[in-house]
Amino acid sequence: MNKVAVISGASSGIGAATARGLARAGYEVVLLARREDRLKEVCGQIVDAGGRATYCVLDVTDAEAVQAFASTVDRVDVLVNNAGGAIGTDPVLKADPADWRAMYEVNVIGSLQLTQALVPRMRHTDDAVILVLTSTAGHGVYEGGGGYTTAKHGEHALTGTLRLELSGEPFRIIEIAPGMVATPEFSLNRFGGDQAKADAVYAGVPDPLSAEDVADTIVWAVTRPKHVNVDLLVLRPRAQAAQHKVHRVKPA
Ligand code: NJP
Repeated sequence: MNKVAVISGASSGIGAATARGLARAGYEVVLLARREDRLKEVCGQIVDAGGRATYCVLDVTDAEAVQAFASTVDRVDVLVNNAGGAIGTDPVLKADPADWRAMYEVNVIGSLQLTQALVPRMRHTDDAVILVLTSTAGHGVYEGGGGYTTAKHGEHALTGTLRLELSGEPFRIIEIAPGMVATPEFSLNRFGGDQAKADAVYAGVPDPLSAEDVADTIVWAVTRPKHVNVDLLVLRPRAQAAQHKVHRVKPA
C-alpha cells in the first residue's frame, strides 16, 4: 500500500514543490489549499509525471472544514504543515492587530487544527511524520517583522511541544526553517500585491533559495530512517549569512 502524504498550502511555492517531490519519492500525495484551479494544475502535473495525487479545497483556519476533510481520509503517513505566510511590514507601534490575528490564525492555528485532526489517522504506522515549515523568522526578530516573527515563533513552539508530548510514540516531529526563498507569491502577498516591493526583497541577491531547494530538504528529512528525527534544520541561501546580512550585487 502506498504511503500517504498530506501537504497544506500546496497550491503554490514550497508546498507545490513539496507535493511534487514527495510524489516522486513514491508517496501518494493529498494537496490542500483554498484555490481549486491551482490545486488542479499542480495535481495534474504530478499525475502526468506518473505520480498519485488528489486534492481537497480547504481553509486550514476553518475548524469545521478541517474536521470534515479529516473524516474523508483513511490513513496518513506524513503531514506537512506548510500553509502560512506574512502580511505587511508595519512596525509594532503601527501594526493592525487584525493582520497579526490573521498571521497567527493561518501559521499557528492552521497547523494546530490540521495536526489535531490527522494524528488519529496516523497511528496505524510505526513511522509517522509531522513536518512543520516555520522560518528563520521563528528563530530571530527583525524590524517590521513583528507579526510574522511572533506567529512563526509560535509555530516553532508548537512543534517543539508536540515532539515532547508524543515522545515514546512512533512519530517524528520535524521543523524546517528556511531563510530567504524566492517564491512568486510569498512577498507579493506580504505587500498586498505590490510587485515592485516584492521584487525589491530579492533585488541583487545572487541566488535566493527556490521552492525546489526547500522541497528537496523536506523530502530528504521525511525519507530518513524511522529512528532519525531531524528536529530542526535551518537553511539559507549562501548570500544570506544572517537575517540582516544579505549579500546583494549592484546592477552594472
Ligand atoms: O509562499 P506561498 P511560500 N488555508 O504564498 C496557502 C514559509 N516561508 O511557498 O490557499 C489553506 O507561495 C496558499 O494557498 P491558497 C511561509 O511562511 C516562506 O513561500 O490557495 N492554505 C499557498 O499554497 C509558509 O508557511 C519563505 O492561497 C492556505 C501557501 O499557503 C511556507 O513557507 C521564507 C491558507 C503559501 O504559499 C510556504 O511559503 C520562510 C489557508 N488559510 C518561510 N493561507 C519565503 N518564501 O521567503 C494560505 O522562512 N494558504
